[in-house]
Amino acid sequence: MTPIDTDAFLRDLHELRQIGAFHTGVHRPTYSAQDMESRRWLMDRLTACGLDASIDGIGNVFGRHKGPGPHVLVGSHIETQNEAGWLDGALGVVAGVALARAGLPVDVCAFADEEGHFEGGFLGSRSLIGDLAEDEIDRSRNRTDGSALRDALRAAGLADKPRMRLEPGRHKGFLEMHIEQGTQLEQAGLRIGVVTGIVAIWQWRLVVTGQQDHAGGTTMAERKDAGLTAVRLLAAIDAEFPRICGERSTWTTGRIVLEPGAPSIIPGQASVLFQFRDVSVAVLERMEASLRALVQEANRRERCTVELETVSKAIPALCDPAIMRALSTAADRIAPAAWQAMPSGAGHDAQNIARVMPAGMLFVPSIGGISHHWSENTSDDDLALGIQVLGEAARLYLGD
Ligand code: HGY
Ligand code: MN
Ligand code: MN
Repeated sequence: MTPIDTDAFLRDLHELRQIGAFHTGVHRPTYSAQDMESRRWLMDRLTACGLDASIDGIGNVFGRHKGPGPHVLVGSHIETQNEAGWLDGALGVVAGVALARAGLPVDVCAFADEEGHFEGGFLGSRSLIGDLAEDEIDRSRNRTDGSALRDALRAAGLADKPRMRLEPGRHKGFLEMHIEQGTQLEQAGLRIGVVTGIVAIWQWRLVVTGQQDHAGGTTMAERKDAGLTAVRLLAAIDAEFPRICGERSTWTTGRIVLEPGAPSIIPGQASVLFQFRDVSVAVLERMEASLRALVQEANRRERCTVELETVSKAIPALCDPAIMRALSTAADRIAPAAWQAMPSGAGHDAQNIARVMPAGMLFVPSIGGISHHWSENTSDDDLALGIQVLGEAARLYLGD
């Protein structure tokens, strides 16, 4: 292994940042023109590092090391949330390129649609481990405009490509470098996080049906206002969840759409995207039971009806002890007293890859903890330190 070329690593990151640039961040929704341009950019980079580069039928970009094993898989995602950060995902993919450039026996992967622009969630990494059926692809719709995943794949030129599967036994383990997307490292004055576990995201859609009607002629006693029912239910959830949740549970309403959405019309329908997260399945199940009870109570009390749809249920993951040891040893050597073990409040492809091989993650600080916003950022110094720790950890884990 040659030393990690941190200048080339940072150059790659800043070059990729230009594709779909939005203020200081990027806008690269999955399968958009700019997303596909970034995938082509990545394939060129992988080829330049001596890997066999390919893109599969769901958009996974894979760089395969040509030499003998044992191999480590390194990657993350390259699409982004809308108008979001330049590092979420891209960091872990470009980190893989840097390790390949240093001559480590790594395969590199950009998993498609980690950000869930299409229903189902983690399409690429789930496809690679054999957990994405064709009929799920048939059913999947874009979360913003409702367009079909099949149409997006066709428009992106991917429809006729086969989907790849990870080769059993080829990889000793998986490493993902990621920004923390929180404030713990920054507040503790630390620069490296060795991730212990990754939360699961359980995603729901609440569809409230009332009666579209006139905002003036319809008295308050007779109206069926789907918007009011939705917000009362969300308030009831927010009041009840603290009683049954875990220490690091979170719950979020990311989208409420009122139809028809005019100021003088009582909304006849409210469509809500709601999710909750925790690292414990028992806690997630408690939160689901509470959600179902609150929906049932809303249907008893309200004039509108509420339907609860399950959109996706990910599986939480504990990180592999041997990989955590390699990351901790590398952090001790390169960033002594500047690191800590910590959980991930964000979901990651690593939690799917962990279902078929040992997996681990390394965090670098997010300035102000900001993520899923175009102002997301990490200093170049912290990025450079992180990639050196990752390279040393990969070398240790491979037993060099
Ligand atoms: O939402 C998440 O945790 C991930 O960034 N998609
Ligand atoms: Mn991410
Ligand atoms: Mn993200």
